[in-house]
Amino acid sequence: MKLIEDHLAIDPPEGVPVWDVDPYSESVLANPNPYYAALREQGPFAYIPRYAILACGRYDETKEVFSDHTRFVSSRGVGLNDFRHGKPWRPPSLILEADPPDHTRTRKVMARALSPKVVAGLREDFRIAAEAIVDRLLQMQGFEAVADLAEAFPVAVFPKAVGMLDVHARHLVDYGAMVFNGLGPDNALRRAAMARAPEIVPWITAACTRNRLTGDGLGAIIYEAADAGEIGHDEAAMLVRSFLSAGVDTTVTGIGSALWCLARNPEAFAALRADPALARPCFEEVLRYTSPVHTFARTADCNTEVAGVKIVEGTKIICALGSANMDPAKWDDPEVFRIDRRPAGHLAFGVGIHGCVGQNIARAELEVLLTVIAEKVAAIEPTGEAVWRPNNAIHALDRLPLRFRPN
Ligand code: OVV
Repeated sequence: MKLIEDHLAIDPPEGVPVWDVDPYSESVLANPNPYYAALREQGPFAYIPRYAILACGRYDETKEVFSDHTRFVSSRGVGLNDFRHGKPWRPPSLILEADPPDHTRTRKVMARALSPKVVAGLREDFRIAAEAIVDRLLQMQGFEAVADLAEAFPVAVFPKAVGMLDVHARHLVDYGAMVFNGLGPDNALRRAAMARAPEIVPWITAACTRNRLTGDGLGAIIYEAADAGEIGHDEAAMLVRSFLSAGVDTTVTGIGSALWCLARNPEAFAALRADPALARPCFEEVLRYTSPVHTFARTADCNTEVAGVKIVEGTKIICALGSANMDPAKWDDPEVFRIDRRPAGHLAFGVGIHGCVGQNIARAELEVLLTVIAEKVAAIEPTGEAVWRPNNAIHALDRLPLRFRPN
């Protein structure tokens, strides 16, 4: 048995094109749309010899693989490493990297902490923070929107919502980037991220303990489930870790990408100003158009078949969510940003039992922020070139120089 990146090196299945590409090269990660188009051209699946994996990027097959947690499991890791054959770089997430029945129990607790009712109680705080940040930016001649807004807002509201007593903005943002880079191969991005683990991981672990959390946040809801015997107290700490893994870098990316879309599409921003109720559909289109999490993998846990392709047990399949969200077989004019498209069925939050459990809070953060911007800002103007930051699983901006024109 030959292993590559700790997973079984499969042979190309019959009828599947062999495509010599590196989906994790920095040029693809910085500008993925040409890769996505070529991936969809290959067929339902392509075999990538460099990693001995399958890749899919058409909407239908990506959705099929993602929807079937029985055949395509998460407990073997949702990156290139197969946890059956290699040791994960950190103890696996009890929700992301788990299957039923374990997943069912932890998901229930996380869904409670992130329920619409809990999120509704956070919106007032979100608005206060959004207004303060946007008012400050309106005073400036120009600003760097990734640091000054996309990072500033989630870092102001999310740790507080969780109930964290210690906030280290840089560690929170960088831990997310580390977790997502960890889903890729052993490339320069992953190595650079992992080199920072000794500095960041102990801080994150400490921040998840009960005595570092208030009694009234999302973290407390998780620990109350432990008190009730639904989960163990050690498991509660791990679920709080999931908030910190998935709750910061993702929304930072969503905000940066929303600003990028609106700065490039002034007519969309004008429509949002005219009707701030478009904030929500606007964010859905941002999600479809930019896919903050561009790729998650699954592992075939049995011999099976999708779209007539035979898939053997142990096959890693990288699912390009960003590509499914741009598939012209599913979307009209996918490369056009339409603020009122209402792209029901986009895969940016995934689909199936692992669909983003935090999507309510992510939507609330974006809806509030975009509404405040629509109310206060007359125009969003680029003042320099947007630069993307390659990451093995996240499609995020590195820099976005902007100016807000006041009303
Ligand atoms: C990167 C990521 C996404 C979703 C969940 C988690 C991590 C987790 O650690 O649970």
